Amino acid sequence: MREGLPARLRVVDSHTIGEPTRVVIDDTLAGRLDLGDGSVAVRRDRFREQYDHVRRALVGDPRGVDAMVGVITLPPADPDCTLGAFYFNRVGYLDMCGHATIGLAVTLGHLGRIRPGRFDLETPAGVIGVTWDGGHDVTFECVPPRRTHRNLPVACGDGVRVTGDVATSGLWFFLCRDHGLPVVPEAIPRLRERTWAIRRELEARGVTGDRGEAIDHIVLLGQPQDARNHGRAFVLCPDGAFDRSPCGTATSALVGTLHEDGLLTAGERWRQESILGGVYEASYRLAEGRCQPVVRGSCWITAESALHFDPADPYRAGLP
Ligand code: PYC
Repeated sequence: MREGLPARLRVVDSHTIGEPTRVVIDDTLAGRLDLGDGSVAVRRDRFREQYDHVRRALVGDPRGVDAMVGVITLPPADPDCTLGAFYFNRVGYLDMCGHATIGLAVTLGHLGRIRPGRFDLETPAGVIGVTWDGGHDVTFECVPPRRTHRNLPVACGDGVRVTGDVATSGLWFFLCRDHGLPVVPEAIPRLRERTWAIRRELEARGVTGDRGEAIDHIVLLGQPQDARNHGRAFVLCPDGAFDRSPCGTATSALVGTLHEDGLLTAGERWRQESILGGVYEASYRLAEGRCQPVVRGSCWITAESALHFDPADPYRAGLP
C-alpha cells in the first residue's frame, strides 16, 4: 500500500436530485498517485490495489455521507475522449455511475473547466457521451444496454417468490416488478429487506454478469405517483444505501428492456421517478440498429471544501 493522501484535498460536493457525489478537483492527488499507463479501467484497478485507503478516506466515515459516490478524474487513454473518470463508494468501485456523471459535469461547469455542450468521457464501463446544458441539467448516453435473463424466477430466503430481468448498461441490475410492495418512502425499510433478500439469493445461486460480476443493484419497479411520469423505482446500491435518484444507469438498462419488449419506441419519452419522487427523463435512439438510451437529470452543488487528513488523526484514512 502506498501513502497517496495529502494533508488537504479540495473537493466539490453535489446532489443529483438527492443522490450525493463528491468530485476531487485538486491536482495534488494526481501528483501523489503512481497509476502508470493504460485505459481508465486499468488505472482504476491499480488505484484499487495500491490506494484503496484513499477511497475510504474520501467517501467513508467520518468524511462521507450515506450513498455518496466519489469521482476521480484522470487523462483519458482513448484519444476520442476529453476526460477520464472512475467512481467509487464506501464499499468499493462502480464501473459506471449515471448520477455521479451528472454531478461531475455540473461540477466541471461550475468551476469553468468545461463549456456547455458535449464531451466524451472514458469510464471503466466504456465511453459515455455527456452533454452539459450550461446550468443544472446534464444528458448522458450510457454504454448500450443488454439483458441476459428475462423473467428469471427468484425464491427469496423469506419465502417470497419474484421474477425479474438481469440487465446491464455499465452496472448489473435485477429489475423486478412483481415484488408486491408499494414503492413509496414509508415502505423503505421493507423495500430494503426485500432487495437484500433478492440480492442474497442471486449470489447464492451464482447468478452473475457475464464476466462474473455481482448483480449488486436491485431495482423494484412500481407505478408513478405523478401522472406526468411513467415509472418509479427503489434501487438498492452495493453499499446498502438506496439510491435517492431514480439511478441513471438503471434507467438506461430499463429503457433497453422496454425497447426489446416493444413497450417504448425510439424517441418516445420515459420519465422515471425515484423512491423520493425526483425524476430522470429518458428516451432512446437507434444507432446501427442498437438501442442507445439517453438519460437527463439535474444536479445542484452543495459544497466546495477541503478535506483534511492530519497525520496525527487516528482516522486519517477513514474508519476501518
Ligand atoms: O445513477 O447510475 C447511477 C447510480 C449508480 C449507483 C448510484 N447511482
